[in-house]
Amino acid sequence: MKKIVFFAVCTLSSLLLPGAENLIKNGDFAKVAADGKPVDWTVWPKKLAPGVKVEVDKNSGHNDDQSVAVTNPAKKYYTRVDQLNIPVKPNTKYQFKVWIKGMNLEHSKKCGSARVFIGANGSVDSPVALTGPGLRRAQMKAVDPWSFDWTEFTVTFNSKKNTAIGLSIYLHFTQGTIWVDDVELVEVK
Ligand SMILES: [Ca+2]
Repeated sequence: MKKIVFFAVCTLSSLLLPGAENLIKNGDFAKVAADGKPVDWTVWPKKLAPGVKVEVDKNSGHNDDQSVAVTNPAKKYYTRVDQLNIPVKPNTKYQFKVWIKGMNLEHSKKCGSARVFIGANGSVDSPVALTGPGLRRAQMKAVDPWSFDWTEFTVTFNSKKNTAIGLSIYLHFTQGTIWVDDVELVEVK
């Protein structure tokens, strides 16, 4: 039995490259700017409509007390928190992970719900990979108003010709709040 356990641990750990670092800056949202926004992240749109919020919540985190919360007060809003121009090696396999919690999500007909978009050329113009609760609504048995506890979303992708990728975590034509924490992008074998 001991041998089997040992083998399983070795197999799992061999997927991660030794010393592989998390390429996401402030992925645990420990750093907060004076205006309450997370350091190293860009909020879109630049000027938020009244009631739309993107700010670090100091009372709710996945592995700690702090995450970023994105709130849309009505279904007509589309709000993002982005990290662009993340340098990657071309033709290399990466694993992306994020933890997301949702509260009272209500979706419009044209919604993408709560999602993560990983884009080519350091931007978010064309997709390299997608993940997030919006892609798992059926599997997660979502019924509006939809709430769910901290859930891990992960996707593995090849960077292809890209030397940088862009990351957008967003609430798309959906009302409610998501909390996002422990964002991680690491090279894998
Ligand atoms: Ca955190």
